[in-house]
Amino acid sequence: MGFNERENAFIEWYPRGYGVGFKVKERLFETRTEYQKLELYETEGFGKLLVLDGTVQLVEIGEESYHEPLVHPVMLAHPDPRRVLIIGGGDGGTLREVLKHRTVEKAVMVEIDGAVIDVSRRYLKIDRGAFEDPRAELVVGDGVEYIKKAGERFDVIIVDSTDPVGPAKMLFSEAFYKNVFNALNERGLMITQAGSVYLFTSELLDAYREMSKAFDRVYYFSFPVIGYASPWSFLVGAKGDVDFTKIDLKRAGELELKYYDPQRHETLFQMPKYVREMLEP
Ligand code: AG3
Repeated sequence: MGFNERENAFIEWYPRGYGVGFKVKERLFETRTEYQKLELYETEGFGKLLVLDGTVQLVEIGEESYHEPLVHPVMLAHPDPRRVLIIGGGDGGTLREVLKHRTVEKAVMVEIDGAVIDVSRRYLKIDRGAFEDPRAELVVGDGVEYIKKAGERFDVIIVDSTDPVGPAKMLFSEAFYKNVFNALNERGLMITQAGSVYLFTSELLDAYREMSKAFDRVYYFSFPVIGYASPWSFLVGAKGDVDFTKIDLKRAGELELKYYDPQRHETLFQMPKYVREMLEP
């Protein structure tokens, strides 16, 4: 796991010996924050690479292939998303995409590791000014605790966390999803990344089941993400009268998108047959 001297590459190993690697031009730094190991590289072909505890979080060139499908489908399916909560997402990519929506009055981002925000602000800059947007509120704290005590409600809640193993495990539990449900307005959507479709299938099934206990409806979709063992899976929980299979194409037209194609929203729901059959037996 990690930097490979012989190959001069950073490699993330998934289960069963499946690897994803990037050739490295420069090792920018490696540090231990209060919560995790953080590494930053300059890659040969994909700009900067951010790694947390040995897992690829993003590559600068292509990060939109993760942030666009995480943010826009739920934002466009919700009829009027004004207040948005992001849990995790310290690099600012998710916040940046959320703030592209003119309906948004306030976006709160709760990131447990302040060091991720600092490093991203200084070296990555993929927030492209989002951290300074007057609609953004940054909280350095534990999202699990935050959501329990949240005095306000949100239209959309986005969980941009690390994988369903290790410190983020709580973010994939029924208890957490129930708190998310309660923190949503009468009509609301939540979305979470749920790992590699092929390599974390059982984690995906577990998360789907936990989520089904808390929400009125649960949807799943997959998207090919640059830097991850693709396809990647996403789970959406709906509260009240909101249909995730339908989006507002008028609002979609105002966004500049490269990966998620609102005109083809229905193609999101494509899944390998065996996974669909496992999810809906
Ligand atoms: N959030 C983490 C995605 C999980 C990646 N997992 C992996 N490589 N095993 C991404 C943060 C970007 N805002």
